[in-house]
Amino acid sequence: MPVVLHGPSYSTYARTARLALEEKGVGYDLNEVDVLSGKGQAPEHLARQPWGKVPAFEHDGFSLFETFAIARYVDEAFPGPALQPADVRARARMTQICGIVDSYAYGAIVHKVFWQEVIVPMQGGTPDAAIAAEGLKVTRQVLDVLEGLAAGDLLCGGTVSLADLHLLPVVEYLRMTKEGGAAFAAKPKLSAWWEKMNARPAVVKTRPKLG
Ligand SMILES: N[C@@H](CCC(=O)N[C@@H](CS)C(=O)NCC(=O)O)C(=O)O
Repeated sequence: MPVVLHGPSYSTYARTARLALEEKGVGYDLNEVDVLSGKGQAPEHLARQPWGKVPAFEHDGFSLFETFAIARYVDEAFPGPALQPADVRARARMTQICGIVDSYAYGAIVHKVFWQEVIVPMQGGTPDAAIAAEGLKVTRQVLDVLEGLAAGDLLCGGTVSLADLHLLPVVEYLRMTKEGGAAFAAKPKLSAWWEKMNARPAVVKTRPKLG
């Protein structure tokens, strides 16, 4: 059975899993479950992901959900360049950065700053400035912390790691916002990281088309 990833191309978490597949050179079928139109709650998707979220993953009869678990599995089950540093401390840093994305960055950036500034107007609505400001406050703290943790123009030094792949889709959306984009551009290490990552074929290939 081929590798299947269930998730729409606009999803940041599905994109992280796809980036891991692309960086490893693994072929896969993409099943674009449109969670925004409620398809995540369809019985066949709830059987893959009990919360109706994306992505969900299948390989040879093995099913998995939760993006960090999928990305680690992809790295460890397939040949290709290692996406986790061999050094124990660099690997711990990688896991820490992925945790920061999950616990603090994603909610503030995607659900608050990006949603209010880009998606709400796209859908003909009026952004809620208070929600955007709340998100921006957390975003600024996230950027300060990540700028401090980044090893250089790759987050964990050396080669591309799961930390780079976890953060990138969220930053792509942050950069589409005015104040969030400006706050990001003010971070020299993160800006150099973006320039480097943005040129990678996997990143170009998985770029979402909005609107
Ligand atoms: N903890 C999950 C989070 C996945 C997640 O939040 N995915 C978003 C899309 S980026 C989603 O499915 N949202 C739809 C919903 O919450 O109904 C993971 O790591 O995979």
